Amino acid sequence: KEVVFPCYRWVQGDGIICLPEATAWMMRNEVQGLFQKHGEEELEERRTLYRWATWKEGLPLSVAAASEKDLPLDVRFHEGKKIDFEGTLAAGMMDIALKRLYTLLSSWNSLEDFDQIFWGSKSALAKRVRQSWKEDDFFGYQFLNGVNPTLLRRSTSLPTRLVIPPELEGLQAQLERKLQEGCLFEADFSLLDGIQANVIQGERQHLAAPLVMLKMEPDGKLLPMAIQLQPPCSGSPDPPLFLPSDPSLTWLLAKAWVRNSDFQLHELQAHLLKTHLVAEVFAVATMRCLPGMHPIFKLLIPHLRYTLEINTRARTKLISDGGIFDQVVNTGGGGHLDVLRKATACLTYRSLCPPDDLADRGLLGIPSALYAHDALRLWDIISRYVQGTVHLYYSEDEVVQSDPEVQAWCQEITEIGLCGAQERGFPVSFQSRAELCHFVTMCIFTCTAQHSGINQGQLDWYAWVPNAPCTMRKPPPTTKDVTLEMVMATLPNVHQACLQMTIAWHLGRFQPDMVPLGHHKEEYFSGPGYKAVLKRFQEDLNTLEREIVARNEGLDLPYYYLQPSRIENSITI
Ligand code: OYP
Repeated sequence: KEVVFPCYRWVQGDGIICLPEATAWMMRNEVQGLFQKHGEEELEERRTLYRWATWKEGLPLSVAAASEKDLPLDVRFHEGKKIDFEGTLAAGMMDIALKRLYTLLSSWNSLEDFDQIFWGSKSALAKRVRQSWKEDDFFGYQFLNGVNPTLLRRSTSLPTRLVIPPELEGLQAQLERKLQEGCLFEADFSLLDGIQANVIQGERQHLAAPLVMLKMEPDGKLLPMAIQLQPPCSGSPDPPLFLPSDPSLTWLLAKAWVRNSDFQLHELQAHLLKTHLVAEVFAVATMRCLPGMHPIFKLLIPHLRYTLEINTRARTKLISDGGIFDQVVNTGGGGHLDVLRKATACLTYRSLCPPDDLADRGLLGIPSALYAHDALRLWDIISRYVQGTVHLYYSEDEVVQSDPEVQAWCQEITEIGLCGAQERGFPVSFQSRAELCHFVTMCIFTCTAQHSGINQGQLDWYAWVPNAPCTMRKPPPTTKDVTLEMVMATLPNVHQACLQMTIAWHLGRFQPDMVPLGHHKEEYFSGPGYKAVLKRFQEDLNTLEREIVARNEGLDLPYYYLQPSRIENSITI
């Protein structure tokens, strides 16, 4: 196909795409500098359409838009998506009203009472969670393959915050033995320490910052050994250690506190920051720095669809003043922004790349770590696709070094969008094709596989509210005397629980207009080279799909969040 020029408008949707062929980009210094001039003009315009804004100090920058209505039409939701998004939320609000009416006259004083609102749309796995949520192996399993598989680490020493009282020397010996054997794991929620809890309708909510120690059994099961709900604090008595041998309600409440803390770090750090907000930085930098004919623009653009609008909506309705976090989450009311700030300050490049992240967390080579396994396979598949494409346009490292556009793009992401993230390993330039490929692989992995892995589980793991309470209405227990009244007074009330179910459903459900990874209809590249690379990508994804389906058939609990047919091509929800 011949070079398309000067039709340079990028028209999104329904497969109508008019971009100059990327080969034009390769010869842009020739043809009397015409292509170059065209690219510069395009960027000049785009930089006025897509501007950076600081929504809150200490967070990655976002696109300048007070509401989704301010966004350029090119990146807005299409009508069908908008109707579905707003319609499902409205239907969810109706459900909440009905549930509240339904529970108005009945009692709310036992855990089974959560059944009264456990109706409406829910998944098979959600029902399984309702059955099994109290079991220790089910609790442990979630750190490996649940909605938040990003926190667990293999211990390399006993954590310093873990204070073991003298009467528990047996536990100390057990922990040390597991450490020696390499089977000791930890989930540390210290990031939540010092965060101010929300006040909801005049009632103070409460937060903890737990540490969980776990052991891995030979069959791959992860079992909790001890829970410390707060770090030690000088001047106060040492925090108690809760144990599986404690009275069952005491142990259950300790685990519920961990699940509430996991909810916070999952939604704010793993989900919002490390997928939505970094993807927005990639999107804005891509629009500002790469002309439509640039091969990296063409490679990335399908993975940035709808992200600016969903994030803008999150800033106006979800994490805004009076938004859903303020209404029903114990980090709401400003604490959630502090969690985001702290998480931004320790965001590393390595933590966004599974081969590095899983190695750093000691999670390689564990057969029961299904997220880890599937994430690595996807990383390899995406990496091969990126390399195949990049090598079509960059014949050697020198071509990367002398591409001012891609270098400016890199710098804009790290220094501007991520507010100086070079201190945390993000590149400010690319010296080689390999460095460029690694970075672009990270971008695509984050916008597709990682978001799906982190997002879809909400449907299954957050519908049964006691398994992941969105707020806690009483302080964490400081003794082992725990009653059912205390547990019920701590867990979310009916309204909070209903809203959690609705939002979890809204975000985690199958999206009607979803485009699976690697299956966008738009053809941004023409020419046989790219077509072959794309075909190979789709074949690799199909192979992985079959492997995962076959594996899941033999499992008691299937893990399907990274099944390629379920992975969305971009962050759209
Ligand atoms: C955006 O109109 C999103 O009320 C969800 O955000 C919900 C709204 C807006 C509200 C829309 C409205 C999607 C993207 C994101 C993200 C990551 C954090 C998700 C946190 C979900 C928390 C669930 C809270 C349950 C109580």
